[in-house]
Amino acid sequence: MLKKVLIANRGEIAVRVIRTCREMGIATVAVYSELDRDALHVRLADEAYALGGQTAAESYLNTEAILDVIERSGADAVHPGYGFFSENTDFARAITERGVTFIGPPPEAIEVMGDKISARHAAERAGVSGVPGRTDVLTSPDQVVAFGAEFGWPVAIKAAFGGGGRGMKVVAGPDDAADALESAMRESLSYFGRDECYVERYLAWPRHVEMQVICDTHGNALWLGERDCSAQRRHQKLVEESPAPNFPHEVRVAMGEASVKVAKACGYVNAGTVEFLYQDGEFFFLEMNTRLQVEHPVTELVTGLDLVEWQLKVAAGEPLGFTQDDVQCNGHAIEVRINAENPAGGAFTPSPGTISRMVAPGGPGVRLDAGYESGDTVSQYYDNLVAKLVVWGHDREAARKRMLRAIAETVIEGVATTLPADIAILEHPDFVAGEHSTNWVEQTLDLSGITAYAAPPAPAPAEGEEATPRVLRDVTAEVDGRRYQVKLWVPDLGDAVAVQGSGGGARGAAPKRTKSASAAAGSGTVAVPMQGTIVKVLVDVGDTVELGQTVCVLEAMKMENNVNAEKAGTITEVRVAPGESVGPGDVIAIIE
Ligand code: MV4
Repeated sequence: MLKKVLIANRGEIAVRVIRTCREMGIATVAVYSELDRDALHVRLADEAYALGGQTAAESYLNTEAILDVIERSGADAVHPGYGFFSENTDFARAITERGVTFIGPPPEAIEVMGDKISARHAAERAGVSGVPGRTDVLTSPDQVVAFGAEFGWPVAIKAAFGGGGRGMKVVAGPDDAADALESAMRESLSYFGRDECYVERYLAWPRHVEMQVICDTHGNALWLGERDCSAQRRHQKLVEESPAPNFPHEVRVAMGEASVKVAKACGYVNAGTVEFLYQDGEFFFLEMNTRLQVEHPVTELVTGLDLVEWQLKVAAGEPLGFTQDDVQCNGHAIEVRINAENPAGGAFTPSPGTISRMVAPGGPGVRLDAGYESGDTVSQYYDNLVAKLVVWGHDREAARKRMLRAIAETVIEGVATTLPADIAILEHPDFVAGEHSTNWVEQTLDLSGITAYAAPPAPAPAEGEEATPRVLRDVTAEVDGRRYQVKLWVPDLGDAVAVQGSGGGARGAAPKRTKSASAAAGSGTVAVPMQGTIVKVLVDVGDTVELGQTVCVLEAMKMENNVNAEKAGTITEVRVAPGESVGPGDVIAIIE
């Protein structure tokens, strides 16, 4: 068995691998950039080594730096995670040439599958068809016109070294062929450094269904069930699930067997995923991902397998401890990706920053694979995946409802997240019916109405009242001995005050604070958010207070509200006493 694994990655996947290593008694080595010095994966690993640099290129993609840490740490294996070097042939070779185990497929398999034309050739040699098309490299638009004439329009021109949909051009008819080919080749050259392109028939409403496979070094190759990843936006997956909805079992078996054939055809070892387009009851080979995927927990929940455990065992030369007949998929699992992006208006604007508060959901069938905790910072330099929320239910509707409940419990403040978009997808009738496709999010789903925080619009100011900026806050109140959770429109005092509340899931998360407010917070002014009567003052001049400590209790609208410090420090002034009336924004204490 492996003794010490270096995880050449960061974020939630590094945490994921560390967890299973720990359960198996395998020592773990984390690597980190200057920005990740205090990151969660660093905190959890047994050892951690600096790579230097800030950007991915300077750190996690710095082969020499990683090889140096292998040397210094004495790691006997490297897990690449996903992204970064996970599908880099040269990196895998550099590791294996040093007699260190690369926890993944042989470099040759990575190479075959890295080029979409050779991947397609490998699949076809295994008797698995891609979308009807030509795999010879396009050199003239005449080839595109001839193909369209034979197979019908529209057609898709694709980059041979592409991925993630980049470089793909849909051609409606012969008149568009020349411009489309020129543009596809130009984009392919600029994105991937290679301009080879090929042509296929275009599928207008396909589902993206992928099959998990795992192969050991003893000739065993198994399929572990499919994942439907059709809910995507600009080739970024948002929601994944297993089993695929409206997916006949005989198609599942045929797709599983086809995936095993493809894996065997390229001498695959370890965990991998074969991607297909599924339309009108037919499936077509798209590509093979030679790594563990972000969405692997969906398969883990329905099969009960720990895929990282089997990656480690296979890498150590162990045979798979189960047969195809042992693989049983039970129930239904759904994953939503929680990215630090603001989905307001459908824009998905990056939202890097510090997570001021994070509360994980819990309860039966709920799993949060997070790469961050409260206080951690999401950097603009790396993928903005904060966490994956994955749930299991006895059927799809139970899983969908459980996911909505878990999202509502999830609190992530300080950055905007994609959770409101995930809710919109999960609640949409098309998704409920399993009638969405890879084009559905961009062509059908209306995200224009969602905001980063699902707060309804503020009420108009009362007659004569100046329009003070107001925000909706989740507030815990006690009225006549009974506890209430209410939403209150209060003046936006930003960080200067925190009316104690439950924080909020995607529906009720506290609004993003304004810059001016954070300045107020810096001054340590503690102000009341609304008209009311002071019922308790809990501090005296000279007291030391912690961030979030209750300074006084304000009775307003027949409810008691805690007014908390948004800054740790010493109380230098107390301006109120019990029984006094105060107005919105009145300063009740100063903290230095
Ligand atoms: C296609 C297609 C329709 N017809 N090929 C996009 C990324 C790359 N993996 C292949 N992709 C597609 N290829 C033909 N002949 C539609 C897509 C596609 C897609 C595929 C899978 C998942 C999401 C997608 C989003 C848009 C388009």
